[in-house]
Amino acid sequence: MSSDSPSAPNDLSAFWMPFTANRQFKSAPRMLVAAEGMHYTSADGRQILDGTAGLWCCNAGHKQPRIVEAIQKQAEELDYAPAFQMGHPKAFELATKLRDMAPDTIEHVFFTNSGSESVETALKIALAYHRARGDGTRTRLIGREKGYHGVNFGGISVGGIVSNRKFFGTLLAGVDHLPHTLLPENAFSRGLPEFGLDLAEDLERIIALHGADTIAAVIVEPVSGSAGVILPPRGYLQRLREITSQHGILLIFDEVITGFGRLGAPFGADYFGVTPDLITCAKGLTNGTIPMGAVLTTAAVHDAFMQGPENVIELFHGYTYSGNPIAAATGIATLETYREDGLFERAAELAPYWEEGLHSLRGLPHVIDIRNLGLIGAVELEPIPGKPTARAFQAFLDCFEKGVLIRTTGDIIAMSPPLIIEKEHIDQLFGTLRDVLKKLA
Ligand code: PXG
Ligand code: PLP
Repeated sequence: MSSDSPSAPNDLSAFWMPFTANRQFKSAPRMLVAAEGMHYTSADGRQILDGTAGLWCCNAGHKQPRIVEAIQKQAEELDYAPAFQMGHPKAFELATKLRDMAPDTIEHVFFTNSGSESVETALKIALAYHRARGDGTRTRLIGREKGYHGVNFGGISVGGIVSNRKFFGTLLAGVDHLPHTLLPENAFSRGLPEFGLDLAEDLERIIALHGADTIAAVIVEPVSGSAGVILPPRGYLQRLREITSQHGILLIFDEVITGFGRLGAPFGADYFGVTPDLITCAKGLTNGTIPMGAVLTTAAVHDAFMQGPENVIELFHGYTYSGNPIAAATGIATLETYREDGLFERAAELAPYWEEGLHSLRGLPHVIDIRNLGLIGAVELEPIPGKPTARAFQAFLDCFEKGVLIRTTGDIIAMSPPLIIEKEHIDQLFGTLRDVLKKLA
């Protein structure tokens, strides 16, 4: 069955929706049919303030004219070109722009189509890097509890969210996990929490258990997004860098959310002043508009591969759409928009106002924690006994009804607006949430 009107499909059954309670959704659908700037338009014609930048990805806001134009022009000029043993100019141009935006130590860019693929690619590069250097016993990967690294097998193996793992068999062998850093004593911290630096020392315990010469890489999100905004204690990421460097272990920052200005700096690595060996990114790379991800590496990682005969493929890895022309053109226009409109600086300037507004929700019914950094905010609610997730989901529904889009994971409300947000929007977002929380059962 099909329908002439895309805003009112009459058959929702064929599309098996991702990370969605399909039957619940289809019995009361929430459809978005258009978007511009800070707002979505719902199927019933209402303006919905985007408090989440889509899914943490539309950092430059919606229907950005430069991005729209770049997509249109590129579709006319070169729609697709083979990615293996062939090139096209825009992929090289975007890689250079991305290198220039990334921390100084980053020199090379491998293109993927999503954050999940960026993670698989980074893990494979880490394993092959050690092997290329004659260090092939380094096969173990270390992730972290509550970590989210996408949904493919490598990512869910190093990831630490139980429902994303337990249904899917035995996962990758040889993976261990650091403890997460969500501590009750840090509740209502503003910005980075004070307690928990010692949790980084668990890496020393894991190294002592397995032997450093069996460990290839540690992967962490500088700030965990999906699990409900979990911040690193002060000094924690620096300590992970010290320990990994001491033991010849690669450090991967998964910056799918923290990349492209979310913290008020180009990358989390810049914000924290910690330089990983690899960075994974996606989402904001193309403003969420065309799927694309990337893995950024240091010269040392890349150069370890550039050793054998020149006619031999150095890395047996790649995707049909790695560096796709339309995605690359979109990425170029997106990075130019960030730079020319000063959006990362804007995020940094707005962060204190954001923090103030968010923490003004303290004391409202059921609120047990509030966390923030850059333009990320989370409000954690006490779950309804026996009905986890129900309370936060009701808040989400009520906010949507009142014209504001928030996101929930468990009983945590997460917010991450486009970086073009104005103070009036911040007031509207938290004002609406305040009204909703006051009345929530
Ligand atoms: N790593 C991190 C740190 C992420 O946040 C991925 C990898 C996977 O990216 P793709 O493009 O394969 O989805 C992500 C994605 C949420 C939410 O509700 C978060 C993500 C995706 C969708 C929803 O918090 N993060
Ligand atoms: N499966 C089959 C049968 C393929 O031929 C290919 C690519 O050629 C893939 C999977 C991988 O697809 P992609 O390169 O889009 O990740």
